[in-house]
Amino acid sequence: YLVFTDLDGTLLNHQDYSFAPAKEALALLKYRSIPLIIATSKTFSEVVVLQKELGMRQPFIVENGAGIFVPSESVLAREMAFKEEWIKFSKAHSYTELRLFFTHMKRSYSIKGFGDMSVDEVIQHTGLPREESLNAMKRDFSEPFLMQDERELEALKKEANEEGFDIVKGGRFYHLVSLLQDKANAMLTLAHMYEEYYNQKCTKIALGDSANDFTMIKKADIGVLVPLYDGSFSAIGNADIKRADYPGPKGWNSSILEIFDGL
Ligand code: 2M8
Ligand code: MG
Ligand code: MG
Repeated sequence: YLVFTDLDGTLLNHQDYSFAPAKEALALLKYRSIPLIIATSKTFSEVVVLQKELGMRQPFIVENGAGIFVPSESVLAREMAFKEEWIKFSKAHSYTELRLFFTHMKRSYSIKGFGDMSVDEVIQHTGLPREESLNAMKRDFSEPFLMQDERELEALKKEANEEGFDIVKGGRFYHLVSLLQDKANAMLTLAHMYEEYYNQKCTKIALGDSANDFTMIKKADIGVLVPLYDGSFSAIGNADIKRADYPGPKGWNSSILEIFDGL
């Protein structure tokens, strides 16, 4: 088994970013040595800090699927003689390329990205402490942004698609990303690496709450949609998926316990 999980609004509380209510299920995965693979909009720096708090060191997926990081001591990296602590896989546009396109789009759309914000503005919009906001601003391959007029979204998305970019919706922000470099794609790439190593099929379990998680949830063997903090569900269409009983880490916890109860 491989468990792929979104962070904000899924393993972490929407409001205070806590994973405390998920303790029991986290312990179960650790006990059974099931890899817990973070698949998030967050940056490399943010995930490294969080993994330390979680007391784990696993491969992870950042910036909406644009990058995969594997610890150099991982079985997945056994044939790669790298000196770095983390091995990076990515086919996405660089942050510079994304910002170039974004700056161009700012002429026609009322959008504001992390790259246009001061640290204080990021703190204000995310509710993250200063240190963590600074880590959220260290972007490699995606640009979170706010949009003044949501009616412009469709036109902006169309222009982005024409240039090889895409726009996905997270919990608080829209994200400018590279076309096709989504969480599902990254999940399948990593799962494939595990399957090659173990020489057997892995059952993929994926949990998320927002639109940017849909492809991953749909392509997993067991997909779980966690409700938003107000108890409603993002509209995923009529996909064959499980729905968690509670929002955030509480729903994450009960879903994982339920799934592994019979397995
Ligand atoms: C952004 O991502 C979340 C994920 O759903 C969002 O759109 O609300 C990212 O910029 C991430 O780096 C940051 O930690 C997070 C903070 O709320 O916002
Ligand atoms: Mg989320
Ligand atoms: Mg997310």
